[in-house]
Amino acid sequence: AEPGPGAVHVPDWLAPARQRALVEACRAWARPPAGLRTVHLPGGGTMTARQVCLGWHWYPYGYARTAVDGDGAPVKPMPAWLADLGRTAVRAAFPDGGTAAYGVGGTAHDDGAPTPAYDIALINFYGADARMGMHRDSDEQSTAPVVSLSLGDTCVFRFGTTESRGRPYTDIELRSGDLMVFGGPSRLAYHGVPKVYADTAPPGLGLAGRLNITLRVSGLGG
Ligand code: MD3
Ligand code: FE
Repeated sequence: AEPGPGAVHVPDWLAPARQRALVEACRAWARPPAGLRTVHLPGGGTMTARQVCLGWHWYPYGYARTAVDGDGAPVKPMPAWLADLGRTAVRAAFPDGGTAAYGVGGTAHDDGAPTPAYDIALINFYGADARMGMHRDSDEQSTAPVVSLSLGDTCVFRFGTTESRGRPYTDIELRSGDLMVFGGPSRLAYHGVPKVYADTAPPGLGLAGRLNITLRVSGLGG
């Protein structure tokens, strides 16, 4: 299903065993040093979803190699297997190879050059009361698609336009195991998470709450 041009939703993409393995990996990454942290916004607010970063540390609004707004430790490396999962996800979302459909090619990549390696994972943990306001992700110096993997509780994902954080938007329920890929004209669209449905995670996953893993290309080099 395609909620907008370049935005592809693949429900149930991750098999249950894969979901369990990813939850386990997130638990390890959440431990210090450079583990789970609260993100403080420049306006004085705090994000209700807490975050762990791999590869590059995201802070509002930039990237660093150390947890500059956490414990200051060097950020954990981006595992090669997770970078590969990003590339596999883009191929799954744009099965034609993506040159026309903004996946491996498209817009700024329309020279047909392959998507550079995924070198950032941002992992957001949502308790039952966590939300994410409408925003754009524009801190990456790359037009490569963003890959999103959902684990645990079901949420409402709100997908808007490139022009403003207001209407019109499309609300989509994201469930444990779902893949979404945002490329081409959707790469800079406003989006947010207005609602998490408590206690909706698959039994057996061993997760209370929701995890979202986004895979990104920094375009920052080295
Ligand atoms: C569309 N995360 O980490 S995932 C974020 O569920 C973020 O945690 C939400 O928004 C979450 O920045 C939404 C879907 C998503 C992620 C990144 C995007 C949609 C996107 C980047 C560009 C366009
Ligand atoms: Fe985002």
